[in-house]
Amino acid sequence: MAKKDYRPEDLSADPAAQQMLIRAEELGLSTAFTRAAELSPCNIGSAGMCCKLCGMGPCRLTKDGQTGICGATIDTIQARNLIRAIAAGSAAHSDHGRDMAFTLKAVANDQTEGYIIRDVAKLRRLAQFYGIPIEGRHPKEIANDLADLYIAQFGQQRGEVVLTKRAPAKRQKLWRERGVVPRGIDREVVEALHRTHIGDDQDPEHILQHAIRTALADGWGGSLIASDVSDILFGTPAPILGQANLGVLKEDMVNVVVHGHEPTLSEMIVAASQDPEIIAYAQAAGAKGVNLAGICCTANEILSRQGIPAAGNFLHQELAILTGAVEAMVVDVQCVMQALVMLAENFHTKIITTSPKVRIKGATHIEFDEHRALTVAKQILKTAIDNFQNRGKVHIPQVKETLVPGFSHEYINYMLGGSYRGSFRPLNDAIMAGRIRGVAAIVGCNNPRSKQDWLHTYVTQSLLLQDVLVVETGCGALASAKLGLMLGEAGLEKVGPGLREVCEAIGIPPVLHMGSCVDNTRILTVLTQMVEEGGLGDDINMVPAVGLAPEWMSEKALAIATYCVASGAYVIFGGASPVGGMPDRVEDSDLVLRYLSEGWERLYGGKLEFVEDADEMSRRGLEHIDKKRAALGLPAYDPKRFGRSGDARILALEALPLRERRAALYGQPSKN
Ligand code: SF4
Ligand code: MSK
Repeated sequence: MAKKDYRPEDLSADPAAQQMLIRAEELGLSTAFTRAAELSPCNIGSAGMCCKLCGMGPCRLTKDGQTGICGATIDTIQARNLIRAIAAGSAAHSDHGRDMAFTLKAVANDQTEGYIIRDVAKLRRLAQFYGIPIEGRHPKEIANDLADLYIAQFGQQRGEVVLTKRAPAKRQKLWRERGVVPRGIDREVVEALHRTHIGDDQDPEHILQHAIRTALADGWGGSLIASDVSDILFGTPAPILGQANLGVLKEDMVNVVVHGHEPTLSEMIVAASQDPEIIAYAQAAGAKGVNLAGICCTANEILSRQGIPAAGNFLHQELAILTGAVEAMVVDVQCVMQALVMLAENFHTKIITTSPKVRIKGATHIEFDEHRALTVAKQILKTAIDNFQNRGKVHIPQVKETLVPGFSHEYINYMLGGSYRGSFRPLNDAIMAGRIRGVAAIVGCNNPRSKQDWLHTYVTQSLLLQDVLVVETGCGALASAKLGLMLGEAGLEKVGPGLREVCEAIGIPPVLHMGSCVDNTRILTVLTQMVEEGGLGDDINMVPAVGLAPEWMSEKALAIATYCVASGAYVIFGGASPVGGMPDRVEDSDLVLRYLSEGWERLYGGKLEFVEDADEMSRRGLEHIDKKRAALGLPAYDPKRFGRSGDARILALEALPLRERRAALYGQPSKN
């Protein structure tokens, strides 16, 4: 097994993961953690200086002034590599959105099994926004029209993707001036591939302009469609109690772990697991029932809506199998490691692929079809239950945390203002007063090139102490969940005094779980609503906010970063840039890296930077927030100014004798 000495505490900050890494070592099994430690990345490829776009290459550029065989310069090669990654990330998110739109169409036409429209209010609100008639019409008629409108956005050839109209007006105008409003979602992805074929677009800035357009087709197109339709069909998330980490697996139940991204499958498995027929089937197999748990963004989808526990984030997928307690891992699309099948051969776990787009050699394939969704979901669960008898020794780490997920932008709006006065006013006011210094969106993946969850939770906690309200999505959200930062009072002793007052007054945790990686669009919507509320400028780039992805690894993350930059955000990624070059060895090999920061900031008011040090990430984030506060004319942040009100103070006062309590509240009583 291991060629090197690994200390589990160096590989993951999570105690459950550490236990499972020890178990893997005992069993002589490799994981992504150990493979990453043994497999060094290629320094030319990781600097973006290798091109393999045609059969004359691959061309690896390592000297000043060197070009590829076709004459391509380092910056052209880097820009092409980057846009291809952004196109792939946008395609993944957007294809997910397309599937959701087709499911909505099928539900509207009674062609599915088991689905209903759960959030009619959101359906009507969105339809009205796009000018679809709603009065006197059945929700299915409205849903049919909305589905048609959304499906049309993918193949549209001219004009503007209609969802971009949900951005602030000033931002839309800027996009038009820069010529980057996406025309159709598929069109921009295809054009990105066309432009990067040998002998096409060879001006790095021009290539990167189209990278912006492609990413916007994702963030204000495909991803937004995915979130919208998921809410309409499965309900818009609202706070709900949940649990996270491997300790959610149960020794006396059939454990089914759902992993991937699309909620169409996982929601139906949730429904099927509660069906009396399935419960009886599990009991007949000697189990108490079926215990569902999620991994990655599927976890976030069913956790936010149904409170189904999360077994963990991206790097937990192999660790769940190592418990020996998982009867089936059911996967659909994205972030599913091929290694699962090889690892599962050492246990009884069945890896079940379900998407027509994804097969893994050695896995069991049970194809999901929304037209008979409940039937397929039951078939999958019965396969898992039949496997219960094959279970051997189990080793479930007794580690889990409670959390409150489910902070959709609709709920944040409601919680700040109540049913009749839903509004972002209290949040804007708290920022304007300086009680909240600013907002940080901390998102993204795990990456075994850094210690699992550590960067993510370190940066999160640093910013919380500085009175920055944190919103999170994706695997990063699950890192905070596992650390207990998403549970109301439990996390509050770890935050600054002003932010604590706000959390106590509203009754929210200091870190708000906003969903899966397609749900980064919810963060854009929050920023848009903050702009529309007034007082924080008239565009997203003016809001004292920053985006961070400390442990990113996927191409989707690069697409997210780019659409956030195009929307005006400052985005900080952890680790080295995939187009960083080697400026110490090859002059000007960092031109593209600098353009993503200085060039994009000039054009869009947002920028993308790669920062390896955790303290430096927080420092730059805070510096940016303070710069935006100053530009708005807001008072400079003062950590001593707030923190003398709120529940914590009331509780402390209640513990005092009456006289002292009065004195603390109103000063010393007068003698008169
Ligand atoms: Fe080399 Fe140019 Fe072909 Fe890239 S496109 S592999 S740089 S010859
Ligand atoms: S699953 S893209 S590892 S967040 Fe969305 Fe997690 Fe990143 Fe996949």
